[in-house]
Amino acid sequence: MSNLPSEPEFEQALNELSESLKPFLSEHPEYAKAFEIVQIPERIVQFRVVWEDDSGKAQVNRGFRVQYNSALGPYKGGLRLHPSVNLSILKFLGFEQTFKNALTGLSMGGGKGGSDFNPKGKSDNEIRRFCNSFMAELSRHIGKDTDVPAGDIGTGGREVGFLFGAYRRARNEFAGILTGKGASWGGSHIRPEATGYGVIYYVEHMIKNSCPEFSLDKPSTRVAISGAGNVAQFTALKVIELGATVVSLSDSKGALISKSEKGFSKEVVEAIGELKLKGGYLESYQSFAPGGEYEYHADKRPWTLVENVQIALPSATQNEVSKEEAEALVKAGVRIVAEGSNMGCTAEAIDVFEATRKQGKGGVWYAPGKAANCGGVAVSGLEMSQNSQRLTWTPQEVDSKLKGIMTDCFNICLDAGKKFSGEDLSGDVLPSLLSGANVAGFIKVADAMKAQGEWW
Ligand code: NDP
Ligand code: 8G0
Repeated sequence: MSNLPSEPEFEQALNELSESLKPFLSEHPEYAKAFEIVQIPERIVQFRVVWEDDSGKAQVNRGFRVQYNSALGPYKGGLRLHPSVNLSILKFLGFEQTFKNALTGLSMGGGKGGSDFNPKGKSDNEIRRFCNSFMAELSRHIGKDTDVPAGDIGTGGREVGFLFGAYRRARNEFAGILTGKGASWGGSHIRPEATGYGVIYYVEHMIKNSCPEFSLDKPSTRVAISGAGNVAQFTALKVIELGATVVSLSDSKGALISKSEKGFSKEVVEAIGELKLKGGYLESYQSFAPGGEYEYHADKRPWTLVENVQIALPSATQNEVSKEEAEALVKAGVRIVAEGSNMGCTAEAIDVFEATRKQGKGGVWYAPGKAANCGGVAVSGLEMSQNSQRLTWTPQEVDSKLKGIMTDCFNICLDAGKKFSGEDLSGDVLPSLLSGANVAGFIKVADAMKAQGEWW
């Protein structure tokens, strides 16, 4: 029995990596030491955040920054503001971030932070005062060459603005200490779109390599998406732009399903974007999507509600696809699952998908978040480069670099999946992108740590 506190989400991420590494470690046992060492964050900062609510009362929350690994560059990863935030969740996110960032090929280490502060129902002034207090402490631990946070769940453009301003005023320094900034004050074009667009660029490679009969420019290719935030919105908009059909979105209160052949329109997705900025929920869908084309299901996720879908893209939060929901997706015809969210699938759901893949033709091909959603942090890396040079690339330049990074990431995962999964890939069995992403990301980090004297 370990004497460590139980950390279910972190243990899930660690077990997944450990399983993926087995065939590689049996061939290269010297890397077992690196695996032991890389599990422990370089540093965790925990602090209290006292902020003033609108009635003048003092409120207090917990603040965190997990600085996981800096072998490949400054710690990089978002800040989550959600009442569920705890060390287990931030450790799993920081751990996965480390390997994801390695897969982008850019110079970034891994980190994650946030607070159990709930931004829901707070006024703009309360959010601003919270951000000022949070940054008062966080500013001691970050820096453009040390640790560069960004947004995540509950932390959007407004919060990044307040946090950046708090740092700039405190330090009298305009520096690239956060990414996801506004385009007119140091942000990169395409950063808001990057995660969702990147998921679709990755999925295009999955389609070409497994189901060329599908195509994102055909309305007959139907895509189920969960979430209604940054990642889900831009994933949906890219699918619609290309010509395929989006059949679902969801939020923390329920799922919205399109009943028409056409699926979600660009206008409805944009209206959802506006609604979310105002703190609204999909349950009020009749205000922006009248006419009976949509059906709302309270307290449900989309997975058991959709039929005849080829692609599923979980894009809300961790563990949002259960074993039963994975089985329902297989029944609905899904052949490709790619995570926009981090650890979107439970371990049991992944087992369902991977078991079908191992049966050969007709199975589900699953891509983990650390591969499929790395476009977000990749464009954050590009924002850091632009900030260092004090210049701005055009949207076209950034989008084309993003495409290149997603292509390279896919090829790295595919090659490592072929080489290191320990599976017999004769016949029609596709390589595991799960093993591929995990092993390839690990080797990059472990090799840099070894060169820098962190294991031997
Ligand atoms: P947002 O806060 O913009 O949106 C999150 C969405 O998920 C909202 O619709 C929210 O519902 C829903 N949601 C959040 N928590 C829960 C929950 N516990 N149960 C059900 N629904 C929930 O966040 P993002 O879109 O930025 O992030 C979504 C996922 O993608 C996260 O896993 C994040 O870590 C990951 N990710 C984000 C990247 C980025 O660039 N933003 C990059 C890579 C990964 P409601 O609207 O009701 O609040
Ligand atoms: O830009 C970032 O550093 C960032 C923000 C939110 C999420 C992620 C992620 O990769 O999970 C990265």
